[in-house]
Amino acid sequence: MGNQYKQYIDGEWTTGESTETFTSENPATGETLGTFHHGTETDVERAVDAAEEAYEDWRSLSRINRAEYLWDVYHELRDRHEELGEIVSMECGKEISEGKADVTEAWHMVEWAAGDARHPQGDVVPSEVASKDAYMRRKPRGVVGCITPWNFPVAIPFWHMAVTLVEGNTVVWKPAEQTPWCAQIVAEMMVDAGIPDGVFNLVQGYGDTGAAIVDHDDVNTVLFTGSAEVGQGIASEVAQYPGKRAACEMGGKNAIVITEKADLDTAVHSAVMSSFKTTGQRCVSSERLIVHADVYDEFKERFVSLAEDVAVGDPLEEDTFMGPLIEAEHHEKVREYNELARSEDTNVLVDRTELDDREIPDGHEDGHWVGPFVYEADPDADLRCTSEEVFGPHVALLKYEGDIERGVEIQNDTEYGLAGAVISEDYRQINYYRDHAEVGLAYGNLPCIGAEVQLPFGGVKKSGNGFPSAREIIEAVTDRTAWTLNNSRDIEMAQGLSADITTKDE
Ligand code: UN1
Repeated sequence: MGNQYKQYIDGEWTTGESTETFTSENPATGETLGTFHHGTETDVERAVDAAEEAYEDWRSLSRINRAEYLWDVYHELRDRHEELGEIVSMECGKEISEGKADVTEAWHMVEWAAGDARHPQGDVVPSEVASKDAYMRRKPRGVVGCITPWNFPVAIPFWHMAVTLVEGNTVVWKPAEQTPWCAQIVAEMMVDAGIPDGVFNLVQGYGDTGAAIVDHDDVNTVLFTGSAEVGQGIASEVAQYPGKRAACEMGGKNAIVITEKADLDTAVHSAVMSSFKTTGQRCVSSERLIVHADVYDEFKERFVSLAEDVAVGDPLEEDTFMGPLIEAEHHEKVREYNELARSEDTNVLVDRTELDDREIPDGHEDGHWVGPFVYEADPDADLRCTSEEVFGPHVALLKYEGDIERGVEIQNDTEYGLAGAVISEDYRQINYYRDHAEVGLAYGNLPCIGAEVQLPFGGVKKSGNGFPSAREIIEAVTDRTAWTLNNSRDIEMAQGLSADITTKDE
């Protein structure tokens, strides 16, 4: 049945105002992992008040002192790696090495943020006037609302929170309702690290809890990672308030371009990893494979054969390649998109929508199981299945003829622009792709998944307006300020502007 857990507001574990609870379920078994309190508007109010109250003292610490708390969190993440990796795997269904990698990615981000605290922050800028010192300095923005997804339930919260805290902001965090147990452990780590009361607050719940954070007058910065639909709603809500800012990182309809010069081992390996790892539930997963006609048949044969064979199963087993989908509602959505692809006149090559009973591990009959779905489609046809993000192991093969320009034209024929890859042995083709693919994250001769924390992370077009990673997130959670200091007793203006004050008598 799992334990009953509280929220963490203003330095105390509390049920909050609500008597309403929700449960977290293991997507591989249906087992209940824990019961959580559904945060209300009043709970959010209390958390924001506490964060507001704690802000002055927190921002008054040195950046290096603030980072010291984060170093303690770093050690917590390392010490509890195995335990938390397993909880990630149990709660969101990712294969165990992915569960552990999620925790590793989290400590990488903490390491980056806390390490950066001893590096220069801001710029020394020249002044036209010799007696003036000019600087670009950064100031924290205050209370930052963090709304994070279930698919990286430990890593992404730290993308949001590590730099945010080191920069002197305080945090109200609403994790995904599918992974509240992972959030509970992260909160325990923050508490064990001694982060002062009110600096970090955890409210659990659904979209209404997140909306209360976004709408709160004292939250002037919102960081969001999740679906395009929710992110667009947040961005337009925030745009109504002058001075409020939202950095939203959203989905994709990511593609891999496989040219006639591709090494096919690299192409097949990259495509299988990108389309099926994490059961296609990464915002960077590929759902379109754009393959040159000269290599199409061979690629298709090899890709289809692996798509038929990849191991779906118990995420806690190391030889599993794909775990289950996250929940019943999402399972239904993936089934519908597979059905839609059939009805849109495509040519279905692999359909493992309903798995053979023998593939489902014993005791896992209630899991949300699905295997790869692969189809061929015409790149010029206007289809929903090749345009809309499915967030599952649902992938189209799109054949192209001609040069790399044509491959990239198909790649760019989408509203989204998150991640993409090119597979080619020809550096000219790779460079053309690098310069013309409309994506924020681009890979050459690699899968289109697998970003590292020290790189920017985020997309263009409908995929987002924010880069919730390392250096780039500093832009979202601080304000740049220009600071000019006069070292003389005389006032001398820039641009040759006279500083003389003339009076009536003169
Ligand atoms: C996501 O897909 O939602 O690049 C985030 C990657 C990971 C992060 C993905 N490091 O695949």
